[in-house]
Amino acid sequence: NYVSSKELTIIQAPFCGGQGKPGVEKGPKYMLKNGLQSQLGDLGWTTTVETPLDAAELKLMMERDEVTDQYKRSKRPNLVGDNTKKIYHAVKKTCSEGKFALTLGGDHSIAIGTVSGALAQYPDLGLLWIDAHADINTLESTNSGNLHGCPVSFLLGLNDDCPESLKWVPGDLKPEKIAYIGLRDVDDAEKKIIKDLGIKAFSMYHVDKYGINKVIEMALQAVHPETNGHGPIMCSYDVDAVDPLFVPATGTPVRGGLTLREALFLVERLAETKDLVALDIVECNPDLAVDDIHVSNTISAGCAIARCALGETLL
Ligand code: HAR
Ligand code: MN
Ligand code: MN
Ligand code: MN
Repeated sequence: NYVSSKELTIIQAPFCGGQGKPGVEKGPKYMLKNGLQSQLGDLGWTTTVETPLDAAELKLMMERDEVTDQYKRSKRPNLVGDNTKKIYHAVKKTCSEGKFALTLGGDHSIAIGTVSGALAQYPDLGLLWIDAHADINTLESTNSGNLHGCPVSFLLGLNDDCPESLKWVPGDLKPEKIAYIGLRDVDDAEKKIIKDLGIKAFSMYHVDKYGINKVIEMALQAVHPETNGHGPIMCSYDVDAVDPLFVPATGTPVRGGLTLREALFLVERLAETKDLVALDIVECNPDLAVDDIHVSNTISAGCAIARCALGETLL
């Protein structure tokens, strides 16, 4: 039990600069409006909400210069570097106080900050990256230039040559401390990186082959092999891991994903371990919904992921 106090900080990370579709910055507001804070209160958590990013400032910066904020193939590296650094400090502080860090995105580039922050407190941290995508492109390999497709490469320190604003990233996560679950849309360059570094990756093929329970057991074993799967765990949960039937309002939906039950079981199982210290919920984009049902399905799935990770059970 790394988090013994049942105290939790919700860190709002309304950031959209890691990709090109506006609306993903609305994720935190929508999840909170859905009642997330009181739902977590009902589960026994004392919660405080922190907002390390300035929304107005962010809007200005977004409007600024897509043209000048570029580095190699990447778009807005300075914006991403400055904002993830703020998120890093918020998560690091929360973890250092022995509290659970729940970060609401925003796009997945924010995980550069969240994972680095948790890792600063828990050097032995195991990272479960739940996603349709591997998000491990480097500044060299990215085709889209969108930095939400690159956070893992920064966490691993694969971008030695990067702009000043991203140099704060410690990049000291060891490849053997990550496991992916849910992959089904991985670029060729990413496949090579995963293979070369020997990163444990459970795609949807493995979920179908072994079942989600076995996959989680294998993932926990993989990141904490010496202690029989136990040790501090962070879960960075991209809601596009879930099938778009259940989570339609997200920037890069890929069919053939986790069922809603698989998606929730995964975090229910993590809650059961008592080893979870931090969780990100990212890539909810209400503006991409075609109707209100799409919005409520997506937001309620995001909130359910948080509740299940924090101890909600069916019985
Ligand atoms: N691999 C692609 C890229 O790098 C798409 C990945 C981004 N989509 C996400 N991330 N939602 O999980 O651009
Ligand atoms: Mn992602
Ligand atoms: Mn994704
Ligand atoms: Mn399935």
